[in-house]
Amino acid sequence: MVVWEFFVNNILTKPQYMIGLIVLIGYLLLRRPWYDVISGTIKAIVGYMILSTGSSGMVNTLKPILYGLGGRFGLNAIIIDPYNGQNAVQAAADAGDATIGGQAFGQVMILMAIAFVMNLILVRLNKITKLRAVFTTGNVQIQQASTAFWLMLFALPALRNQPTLTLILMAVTLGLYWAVGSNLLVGYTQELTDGAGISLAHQQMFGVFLSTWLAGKMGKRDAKRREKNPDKKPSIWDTKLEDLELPGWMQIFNDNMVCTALIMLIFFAIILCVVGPEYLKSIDSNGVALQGDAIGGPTALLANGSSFFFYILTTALSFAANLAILQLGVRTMVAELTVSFKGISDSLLPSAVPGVDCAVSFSFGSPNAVTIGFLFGALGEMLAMILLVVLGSPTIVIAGFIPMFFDNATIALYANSKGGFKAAVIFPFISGLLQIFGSAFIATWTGLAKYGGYLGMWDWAVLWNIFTIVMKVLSFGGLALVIIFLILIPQLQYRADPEHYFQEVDDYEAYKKAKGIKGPYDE
Ligand code: ASC
Repeated sequence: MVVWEFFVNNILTKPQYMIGLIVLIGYLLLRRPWYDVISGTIKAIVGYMILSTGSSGMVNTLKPILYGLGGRFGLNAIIIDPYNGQNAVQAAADAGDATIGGQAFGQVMILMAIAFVMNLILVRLNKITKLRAVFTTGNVQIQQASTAFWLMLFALPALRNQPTLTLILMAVTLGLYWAVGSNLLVGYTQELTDGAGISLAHQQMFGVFLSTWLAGKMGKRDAKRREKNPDKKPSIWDTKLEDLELPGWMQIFNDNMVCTALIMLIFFAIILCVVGPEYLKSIDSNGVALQGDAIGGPTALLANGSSFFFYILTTALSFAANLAILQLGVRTMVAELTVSFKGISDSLLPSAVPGVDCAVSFSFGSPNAVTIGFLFGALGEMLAMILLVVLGSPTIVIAGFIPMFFDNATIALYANSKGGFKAAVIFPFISGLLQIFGSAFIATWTGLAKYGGYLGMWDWAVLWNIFTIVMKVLSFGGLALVIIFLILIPQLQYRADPEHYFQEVDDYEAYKKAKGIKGPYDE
């Protein structure tokens, strides 16, 4: 137990060390010289830390502004954000509301360990299970475990006195969700990254899959239309963002850093002007209201005497800076992961890939899709937030930065690769609506709203809502249905193309040839 606890606390839930460990084992299995093993492991860990620095830089700049929105308009709102969701479940447990036999669920670490081992076994048995991806993003697994705990206790109240049964059922359901979700995106991720040998393991796997699948349908329809009408120039909406030929001065948007900075400047200028400088003086960097002399003081978001214009400028430009940092981290890490994982997939886990943070995809495809996805996701969220207020919803939901950015940017990136510009606009917009409406519904219905937050990422505002409804209505029969549904997904994926299903990860170059696919970087 002590060893497991150490492993879970320090490695499994800290993705930088989890990835570092995978790279270390991979290189050892490849029998690389010791100095290559050390240098590869260091680069993977540091690469991941760089990625996290970029990602938390963005979160920290924008969190207070979004957190402030509710207060600015006098709304009693909950904020969707994965950390907030986790805290809300903790608060519910402290209040005696999310408990088993009167106790908070104290077995998250054991749960993580069981689910991780289960994921490894499911992948090891992939001749039967057809699962090809190992979930490595432990920071989000903890958030998801707390939320799943809350939803399952709500739907299956009989669990309230059954700690061991709860542990087993949660490990099975979550372990399957992790393995199946990550496996779902193996194909699209291979295509997007031209065979980097990774998949996504995060909080919007089903959302990305569904959006990309629908975007693929759009893309095919466009291609057919073009075949019939070969002389007509394709519309910019049908064009992939990376292929857009912008006229004259607009070519500056081809540079991702410039594009991000300019679009964010306009976006934040509007939001911050709506919020107003006085409000920024009245909150601190956590979005907490300041009192008395502290207003406009050194802890305020905007101190007295500081320029509002430069505050807006800094917010927008630091977004572009943090995105560039994040992408550097991804490149550093993925290069090592791709090479070293060969060692693991050659011997320990045949035909497997590691599932990683969704931010890793931001270094592939069109970087401008990331910005477009954020923008249109945010518009969808704002429209939905206004509608909640107008329609008198019992729970008002404000979008935190993590759902706003990481879900929608990822959806846009994948959708653009199949359906072009319009897919990168439409699917994040729909996702924004779903995140807000879905979270408002589930947080109100299950009673989590009174503890102030919900996880709110796509899968947890849509897919898990459906799971919760099915379980609530059909009780343990519903849970069985959820489990069967998850088990069937990889079987259906396999059935669609049994001959190439494993080749897609074993030998992507041969796969491309067999399927006649042209990779994004092929001439
Ligand atoms: C999440 C979460 C984070 C971010 C990060 C994105 O869901 O909890 O810290 O997204 O993983 O890179």
